[in-house]
Amino acid sequence: MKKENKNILDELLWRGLINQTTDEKELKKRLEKPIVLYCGFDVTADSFHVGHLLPIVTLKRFAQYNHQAISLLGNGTSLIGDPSGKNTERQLNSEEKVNKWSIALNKQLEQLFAEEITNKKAIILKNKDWLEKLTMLSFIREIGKYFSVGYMMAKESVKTRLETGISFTEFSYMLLQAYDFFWLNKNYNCELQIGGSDQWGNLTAGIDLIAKKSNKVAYGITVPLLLKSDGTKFGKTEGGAIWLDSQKTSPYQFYQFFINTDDKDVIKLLKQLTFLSQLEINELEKITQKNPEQRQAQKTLAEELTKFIHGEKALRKVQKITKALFSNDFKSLNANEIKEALSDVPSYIISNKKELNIIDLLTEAGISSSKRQAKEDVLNRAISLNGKTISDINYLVTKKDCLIENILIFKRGKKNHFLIYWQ
Ligand code: 545
Repeated sequence: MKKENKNILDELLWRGLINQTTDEKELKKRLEKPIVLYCGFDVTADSFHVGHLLPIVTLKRFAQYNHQAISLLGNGTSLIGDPSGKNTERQLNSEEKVNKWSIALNKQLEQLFAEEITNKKAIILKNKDWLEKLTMLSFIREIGKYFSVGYMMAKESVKTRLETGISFTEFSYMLLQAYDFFWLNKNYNCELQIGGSDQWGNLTAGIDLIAKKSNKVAYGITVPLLLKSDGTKFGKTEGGAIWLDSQKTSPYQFYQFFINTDDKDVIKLLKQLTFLSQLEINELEKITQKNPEQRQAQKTLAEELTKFIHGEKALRKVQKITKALFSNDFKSLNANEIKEALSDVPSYIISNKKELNIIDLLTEAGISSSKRQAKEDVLNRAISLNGKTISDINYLVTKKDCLIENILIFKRGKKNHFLIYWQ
């Protein structure tokens, strides 16, 4: 990880990480010297997902450029709920849930910023620490007085909700985030806030408050929201979000998600999410244009991110699983690796049976849609058991066929895996 530009702004521009900024010239000048900046994360789940990676990685880039990064856990603001980017009112989460989730997110932040925390380039703060000390009267007197209702209603997050409805609770959210920025400015000399493009209104509310209350200039940068080239949200699959927590999304699934990146998106994502240099990425771009079928850029993206989130050891395990699945060499995997590799494939349990005819098994387990189809599949050599093609429609499957721990792996066609447990 090294500095390739003199000013971080040039680096962010090259990487396609700037959506909007306060006066760019002024900001660039200010960034010639170290600055304290922050990004807030509300506690809306027990884990971050890949959609949150962009601001996290951007904070780390600032730290590399000798700036000071604050990750702010919004354990106070989460009790209110940010209306930004949401077209309906949200259910309030219980304090108990928010407290539990905060512990999990705090742990993830500590891991994500481990290096920067050690180097004293990053810290983690929680906004409940100061928000819960504010009394209602002083908040309404000392913060509320600086915001006209007209100003608040003109914000995108509120404007879009005037028809469908917004509670006073969510309406007041921007003032809390503005107060955070003011508080961090006063206590940590924090002068810059970053966030996704949905956060622009909240960022500028804070900048305005700092200007009015402290007569000081503060800055804001929004990064783009991660979108795929087809305009749909990035980081979601049919199975849901791609989480950073390995218990929720296995490293293997995480790796597969990035391996499957479209050619149209992969270079953009390498720039935005990895710490590879301009030279390395330009090289990958050339290789991808020449030989897209090698998927070298996708492999590098998946490797870099799996290493960053899950570590080198997990990456090696994932690569071993990928190789084994590709070459049908299941014997080289242990039971845990098989379960991780095939955690999202259909499974079926066979119990109280000594043996089962292949056709009956394929139909019973839903691998083939009917007995006729099952026969056809076997005769077409489309079915394999533990990596070996089965072409005999009278084949008797017994417990002896199990790989390990009562596991049988069936495959229909090139890609469809099935897990069978023999009890
Ligand atoms: C709270 C207090 C502050 C400053 C910011 C906040 C949080 C902010 C917000 N941000 C989003 C968020 O999502 C849940 C993350 C958790 C698991 O709601 N009001 O907290 C997202 N943010 C990252 C990016 C974002 C934004 O954490 O800014 O744009 C997504 O990419 O939606 O003083």
